[in-house]
Amino acid sequence: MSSRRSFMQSALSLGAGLVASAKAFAGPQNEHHPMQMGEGPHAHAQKGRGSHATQSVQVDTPDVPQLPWRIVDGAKEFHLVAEPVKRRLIPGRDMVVWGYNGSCPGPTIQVNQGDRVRIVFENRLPESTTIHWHGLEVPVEMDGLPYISQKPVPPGGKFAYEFALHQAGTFFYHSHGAMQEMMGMIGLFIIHPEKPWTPRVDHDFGIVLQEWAILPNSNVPNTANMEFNWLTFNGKAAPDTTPIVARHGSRVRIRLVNLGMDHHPIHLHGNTFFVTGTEGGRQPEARWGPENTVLVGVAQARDIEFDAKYLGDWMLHCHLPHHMMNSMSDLIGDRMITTMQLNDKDALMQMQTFADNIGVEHIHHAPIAPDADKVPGFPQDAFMEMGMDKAVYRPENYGLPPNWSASVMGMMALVRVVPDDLYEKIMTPKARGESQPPQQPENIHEHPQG
Ligand SMILES: [Cu+2]
Repeated sequence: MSSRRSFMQSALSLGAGLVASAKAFAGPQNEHHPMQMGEGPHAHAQKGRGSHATQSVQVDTPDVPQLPWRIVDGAKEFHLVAEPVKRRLIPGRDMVVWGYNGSCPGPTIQVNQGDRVRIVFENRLPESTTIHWHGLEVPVEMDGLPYISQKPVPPGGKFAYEFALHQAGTFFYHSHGAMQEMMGMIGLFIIHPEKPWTPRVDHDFGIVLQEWAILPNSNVPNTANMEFNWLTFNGKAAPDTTPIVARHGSRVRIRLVNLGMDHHPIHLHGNTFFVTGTEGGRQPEARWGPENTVLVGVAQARDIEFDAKYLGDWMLHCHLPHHMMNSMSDLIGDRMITTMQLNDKDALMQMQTFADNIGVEHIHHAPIAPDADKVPGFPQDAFMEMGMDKAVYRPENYGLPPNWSASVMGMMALVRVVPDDLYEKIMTPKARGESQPPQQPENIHEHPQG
């Protein structure tokens, strides 16, 4: 029995509270124990606030892995490989993009202020590339600018970046080729401060905002396009984005990073937050003001914080209307759910065919008026919904109402503020790596609106 399993079992026998809290960012890693969830007691904060007094909480980047490291010659050494990556936007819709270590966005680098880091970079792309460390004050020869600070790293080539970190905050790494950026070559680079910021947070999340133009009959983004039909949080379009789950009464930080062609006004329902950090690091408290929408401009980072006072499933989303849809553009042939069918029967058939094709459950759309097609402009949102609760199931979705997935598309994720018992019901199977619902729901082919 592995030590991880023994730990999980002893943790479970102690009660779920130990398992379910956010982890402190602390533990050094070594060759035998690369970073993973639930590595040991040191990796788990006790329930409640202020229990990890000397350590920052580890940043969770939903749908994106953490990049492991080990100490080599006095530096934290990471291995980063640029390569093509297949990514599921939603069930039935994959794209082939470029990323790092099998992920797009690339895996999250998470370190401490004062660390010395070495990133051994390998290029498995068919063309040359480099890595730029966005916002980091590093020696110019580490800046990742082709020809100016270094020679381009050729296909099959390697380059070791090494520097000391004196800053703290939300940074990112990316290729410095414009088209490569639009192919997805970005990842988060989080630097925890020497002393945790106050007020302390219980949960800390990171999200990369990206947009893609995927033309009909292609699964490779058109990087020259100026119109985008897929909008993603951490390489996923809703409803395939993983909800952010926070305990009722906790304090939450969400770090948002944008590297694309559009600026994104990110709005949070039902809660008021403060922008506590930018791409330049922590901002003085005198600059914080109450907000519920933050514009995350291209090349910017914004950290938002709020007290999770209100129970509920709250939407976090870009508020540009076309960024709240999937496959939305005038690339009509590629639209998954067209609005060509103007009556209920034909539209339902069309949606059933679509659902069958991609293998998702089909839940009927919201009702329309009997004479809807006589109204100019109809349809708008009618027929656009495609519930796929089962196909996007993960523990973080547990307990959401039936057909919840029909109302989320594009650059969206739920922020779930949940009571302790529901938090345990979500985090315990998550820690075990379970991907199926705890019990089979009833056969789902229902009419949610009656
Ligand atoms: Cu947007």
